[in-house]
Amino acid sequence: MTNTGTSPTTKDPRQTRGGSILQRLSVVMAAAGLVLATIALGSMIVDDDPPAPKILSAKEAAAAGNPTIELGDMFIRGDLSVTAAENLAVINRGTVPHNLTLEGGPRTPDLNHDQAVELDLATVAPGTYTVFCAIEGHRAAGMEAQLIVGATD
Ligand SMILES: [Cu+2]
Repeated sequence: MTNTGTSPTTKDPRQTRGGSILQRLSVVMAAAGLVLATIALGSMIVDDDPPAPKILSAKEAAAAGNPTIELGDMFIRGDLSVTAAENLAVINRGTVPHNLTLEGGPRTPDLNHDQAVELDLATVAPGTYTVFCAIEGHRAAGMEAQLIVGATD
């Protein structure tokens, strides 16, 4: 008389626990997948650097007639007052690789002896920048200078 057929409350607690573990596992795996996807997306965004400038010979860079900064073992010298309209030729006269890095701004790739690049200053806001060679130990050894980027007029 009181038989109501299949009762919704008759669950096997073991099955419930097993299902719960599987559910948790799938949630953990979904979360891990999300983390991996986020990392992949993040690295894609970080990799969105502008293309590396073309490497020139020292002779080619000098022939262009732009202001020039020379890197050496272990110094930075040359035209340290330029305007943002100009391209800056950066030439490595040293015997070991060097680069020119603007603090808070662009940097050249590492240049071998007698290699050069044109650094486009168009995206650099006027101001005084500390420039240095970012290769380990070079800045401390003397490869640091002040570069004044003047407003274009
Ligand atoms: Cu250096």
